[in-house]
Amino acid sequence: MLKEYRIALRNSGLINPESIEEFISADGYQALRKALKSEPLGIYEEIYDSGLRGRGGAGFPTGAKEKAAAVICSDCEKYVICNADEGEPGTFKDRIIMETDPHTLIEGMVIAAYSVNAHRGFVYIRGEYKLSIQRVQLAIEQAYKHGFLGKNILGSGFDFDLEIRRGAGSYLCGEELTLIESVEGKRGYPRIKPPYPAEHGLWGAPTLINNVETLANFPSIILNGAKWYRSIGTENSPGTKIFTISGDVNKPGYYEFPFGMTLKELVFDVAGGIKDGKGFGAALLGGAAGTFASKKHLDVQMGYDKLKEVGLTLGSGAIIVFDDTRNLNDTMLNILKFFKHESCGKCIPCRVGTSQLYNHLVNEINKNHFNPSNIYPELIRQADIIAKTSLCPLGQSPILPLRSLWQNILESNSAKH
Ligand code: L3W
Repeated sequence: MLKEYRIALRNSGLINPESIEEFISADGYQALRKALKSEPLGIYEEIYDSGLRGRGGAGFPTGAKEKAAAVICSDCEKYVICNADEGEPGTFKDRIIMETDPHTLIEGMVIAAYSVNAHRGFVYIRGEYKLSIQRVQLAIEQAYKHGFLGKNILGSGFDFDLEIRRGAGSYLCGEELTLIESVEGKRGYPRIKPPYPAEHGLWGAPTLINNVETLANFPSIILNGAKWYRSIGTENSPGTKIFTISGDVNKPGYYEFPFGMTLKELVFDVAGGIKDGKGFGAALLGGAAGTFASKKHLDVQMGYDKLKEVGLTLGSGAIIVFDDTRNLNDTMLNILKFFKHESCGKCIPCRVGTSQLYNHLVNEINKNHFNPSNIYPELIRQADIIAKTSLCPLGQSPILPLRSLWQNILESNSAKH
């Protein structure tokens, strides 16, 4: 069995998540102490040099985003938000961090806030994540009592207040600008982007918004340095990634490994291979807004750029595995139903388009002789238009699973002939 390398999950299962004392005795808040003795510039440069990339799905360089929020103005109102609205199907890594080590997240957030000079922050947690909400709330209260949050943190003169906002069941509120609208108390509709949140975010102020796993990497990077972080993983995808593996595998679960592992290693060595002695059919990488990997991708390295080179996405790190008896057209139907349901309705291409995609596929599947060639090229044509004309990432998503599944169907057909 390959050995995990844990950074974001370094304390998970090793300490009592409800005890700040146990967190402190595991070097907790040492990175914050170190950060507060440095200049903010040194912090975002360290994060930039580490090569850390956004773990919510986009993989944008975290340090570049921090710098944008830091330099836009010096003494203006700014905010830091943690995107903990984890709604991507097959993804449950942020929940594990919040449930098992909430102080690492809080420590990462205070460091991020200090680096951009923000004095107020929010953790926006998916409403269904009751235990996460409870544990993060308790950790916030403990951090205030111990002087890691509030006024004059650890005597540094830096102030930072943090509170929780709960999501209310909308997938779209995980989209950063929709999330910001929701924190403002408005309906969860997306905004046009740019301007990016780092320029014009919460209540119009520069806002640094990062995923839970991204922020959970901050303390270790600050403690051990960018060079150390770069020594793990691959050149373009440094560090580790939490993969959540589910579906037809013997050992589903969450696993943190350096980037560069192959899909085969993750599915067969880590997750124990395919259940019931069946063969590998496909793996959906990155959830509903992700791409179908086929057998020919088993040796591809799991990293942002290596996957992109073969037309796949890493997304949130979800890996949903299907054995070779599964009907992936039914899976595709579920995915399209999901997008149709979660479309917020603000822009017409997405509202009408996601319904049409679902209706077309369901009608075709209900015919006596389903022939993928009769429907996928047309669905892809429509999904491409929806992607190009929609306001936000939801409308841009259906094309990804559709195109990759169709590619897999074509390849398996040509292998048969
Ligand atoms: C400043 C520039 N900012 C790009 C920003 C831009 C972009 C973001 C990606 O999240 C995405 C996110 C969600 N100056 C910029 C710039 N940007 N050029 O950077 O940052 P990254 O990679 O840190 O984001 P991410 O955490 O990987 C992914 C969208 O996908 N999304 C995410 C859902 C995430 C959760 C979760 O974290 N729990 O549910 C869903 O749609 O909006 O764009 O977006 O703003 N020159």
